[in-house]
Amino acid sequence: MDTDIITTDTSGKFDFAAHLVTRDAYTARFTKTEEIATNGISTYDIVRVQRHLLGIEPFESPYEYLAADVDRSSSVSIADIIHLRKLVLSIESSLPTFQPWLFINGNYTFSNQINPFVEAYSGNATSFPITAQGVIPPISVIAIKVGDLDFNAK
Ligand SMILES: [Ca+2]
Ligand SMILES: [Ca+2]
Repeated sequence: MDTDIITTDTSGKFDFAAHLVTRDAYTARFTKTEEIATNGISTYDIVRVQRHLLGIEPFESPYEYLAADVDRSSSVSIADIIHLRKLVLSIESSLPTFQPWLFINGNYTFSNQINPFVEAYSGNATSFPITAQGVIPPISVIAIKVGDLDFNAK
């Protein structure tokens, strides 16, 4: 199997038609390096998780649950808040996750909107198999910075 790695520009956009031969099969993989651990993470995000845990303003989307589970324990708890607080206060230099960004197939519908952790898919979908027969369908990917509840990370 040939492996060519093509990196997108900073916008993340990639034109398959311009680079690929349509008779082959491809796998699209997504990664994003993070130099600044606090990118997108502020006191606001901590408050947002607190409001969810207190039942004041429960999360409404599976993406919020996945973003809030910063220690990847498959649940949102006070432990996640403690990690976020240590990061914001510079007590810790990073969150206890080996991968700061999650990539979710935008076309995937979680069967349980308030407990995405039980789905095999929910961990991280960095790999999208593509079998190109003629036109390659658009790939929709939702990138989530772990710990960023209002999705303002760059
Ligand atoms: Ca957790
Ligand atoms: Ca944020």
